[in-house]
Amino acid sequence: MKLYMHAAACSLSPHIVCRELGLDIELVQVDRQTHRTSDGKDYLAINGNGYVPALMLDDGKVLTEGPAIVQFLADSVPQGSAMLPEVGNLKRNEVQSYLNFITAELHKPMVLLFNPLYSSVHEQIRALISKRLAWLDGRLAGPYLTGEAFTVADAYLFVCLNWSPWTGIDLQQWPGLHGFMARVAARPKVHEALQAEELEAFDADGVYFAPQAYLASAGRTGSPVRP
Ligand SMILES: N[C@@H](CCC(=O)N[C@@H](CS)C(=O)NCC(=O)O)C(=O)O
Repeated sequence: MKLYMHAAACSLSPHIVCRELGLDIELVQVDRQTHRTSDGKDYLAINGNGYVPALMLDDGKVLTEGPAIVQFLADSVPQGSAMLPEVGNLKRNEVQSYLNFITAELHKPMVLLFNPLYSSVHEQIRALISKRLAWLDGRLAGPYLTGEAFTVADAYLFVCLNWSPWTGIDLQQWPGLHGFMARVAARPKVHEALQAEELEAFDADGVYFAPQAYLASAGRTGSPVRP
């Protein structure tokens, strides 16, 4: 399988899931400007929307949209039920509920904070996201969103919250979420994924990560780049 990705973008979520599940995956970088892939293809022919992630199966079929990709990955192997419980188990629906919450209420508004086109409403977007994060902070049912198990929703949440330093959102004000980030960052398979994407710790605590090139050019307090 091939995973089309940008370093530190939302494609890091299925990347983490693959490593947690021991799935063999080939990472293929996509150039944001030209839409050429690192293996020499036109990415627009793979995903007409131009954004990552996309998953190409060994038979050439393509699946897009991060929340659908992580569910497919978890459902494809028996050990996947640890990250996404089977049909009939309400925990599965809870995980799906969080996937939807993260994609609609966090991921999309956060992406707008990287786009200067919306700078006149960035403060309002930050306020909306903060409201959602305050709600989420009180919801952790254990070390992870739904309890003891690290699920596909946790991987996705980690990736979106990892953009906090770039988007001017200080997660320290929500100790539950900050602690969540530290726990996920400490997972060996997550660490492997961060290393494979050549991401370096953004902060002294080693909880947030950014591409080396970004840290070298903008520093740890530089202006935001698009994920
Ligand atoms: N609805 C899509 C959104 C994906 C998305 O926003 N991808 C961003 C990275 S986080 C991207 O590739 N942006 C580049 C672009 O839009 O050209 C999903 O959930 O998979």
